[in-house]
Amino acid sequence: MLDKVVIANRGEIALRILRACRELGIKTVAVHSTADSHLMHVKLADESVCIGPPSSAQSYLNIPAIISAAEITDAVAIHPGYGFLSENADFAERVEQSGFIFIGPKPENIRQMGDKVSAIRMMKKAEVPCVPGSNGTLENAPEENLRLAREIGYPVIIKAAGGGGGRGMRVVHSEAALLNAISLTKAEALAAFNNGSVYMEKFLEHPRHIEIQVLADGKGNAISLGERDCSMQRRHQKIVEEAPAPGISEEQRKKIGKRCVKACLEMGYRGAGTFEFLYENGEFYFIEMNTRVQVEHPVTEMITNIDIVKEQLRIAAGEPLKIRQQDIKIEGHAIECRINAEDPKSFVPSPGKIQQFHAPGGPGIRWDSHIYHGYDVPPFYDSLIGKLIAYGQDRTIAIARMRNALDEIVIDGIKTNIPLHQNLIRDANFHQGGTHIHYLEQKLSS
Ligand code: MV4
Repeated sequence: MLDKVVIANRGEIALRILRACRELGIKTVAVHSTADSHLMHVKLADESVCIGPPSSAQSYLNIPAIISAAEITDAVAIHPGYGFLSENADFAERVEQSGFIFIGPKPENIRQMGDKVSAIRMMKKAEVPCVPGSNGTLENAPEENLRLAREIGYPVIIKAAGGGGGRGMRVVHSEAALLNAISLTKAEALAAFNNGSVYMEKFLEHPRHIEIQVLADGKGNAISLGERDCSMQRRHQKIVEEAPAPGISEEQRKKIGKRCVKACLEMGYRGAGTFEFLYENGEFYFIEMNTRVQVEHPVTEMITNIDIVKEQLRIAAGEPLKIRQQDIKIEGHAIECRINAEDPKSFVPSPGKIQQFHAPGGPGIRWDSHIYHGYDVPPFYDSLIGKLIAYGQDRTIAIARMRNALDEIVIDGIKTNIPLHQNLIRDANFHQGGTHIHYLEQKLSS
């Protein structure tokens, strides 16, 4: 097993990684900004190193500082968590060149999946279903682009190859708007991602966002851990996630899971990964792959009984995957509510000192959070302060447990989005299950 791991992240995921390391007997190094010396995982870590001032650019994104911290503490590996440097291929490369293990995929695979055009090309080769669209980058050929869009059928969407997660895209509703939209998206993409490549897809109007979790060891073994439904979102920020996705049959799960596993094997993928799909009219359409552990990984852990972060650590240590596909049993239902320090109506961040904290509990309740009584939420980072996960034998029980837990939890001193969750967990359409990606924004604006 790994001897000592640098946790190159903060907040709840840093604590989640620390807990996994502890279970496996791995020593931990917390690296943190000057604003984060009171973080829970910094107190708990075997060692800690301050790597810079509050701004992320000078701390959690500071590659030389993080690698130096690994050097001076004699660590063997670096876990990037999610966000920050987790999908930065250059970082992964420099970690490896410095003689450390990057806890994640090969830099080459991060780079391939970071370029959405090359990701889609790879998926098509692996027979993963994709959205009807251009075969690769759009050329500067107006007539051909017009013909292509007509063939696909309006509305279409123009996306930047270097984009993803909702950045660098433009919906086009008519032929009259197409060429200008391509030019504008190209110009923006060049400025934002230093890559002016764009591609075209059929625009799906009311899809769900369903993603497949995979684990692979880079040695010829890969498994699928089923799907998550992440459709409940606002401005590309997920609010509620659940697993399994309502209405997805065992047969569909098996079929799409097999294709994702095939893609992993063809690219020699290593570590945890997520295949993002749009789901509409009973069909899956690949859009992007995330090459990191995700915020919402706990709902998959609850229904599969697999510790994804521990598996990441074992894979990074060079162990072959011990879990076989036939061992994966989807059991019960799990829902996650992301608890943010923000105004529940305006969504404006609400940093500050937590004056009162009471944790929720009871059967099937999991609380993944770094907060404690007296903790001061800094204003410099993402507003996620905890993830409340409810598990039950079925979706109805998971919802009931989540409703109780949301009513039990007390966080005073700062505003949180708990009132929004209390409303959503009682929403009739949520109870029905299977709402589309625009549902929450529509509900909030009505
Ligand atoms: C789409 C789409 C509809 N049709 N692609 C937004 C984030 C990025 N991951 C891809 N996104 C979308 N791509 C086609 N062909 C609609 C979205 C989209 C979306 C996707 C997932 C979750 C939330 C979303 C919110 C708005 C738009």
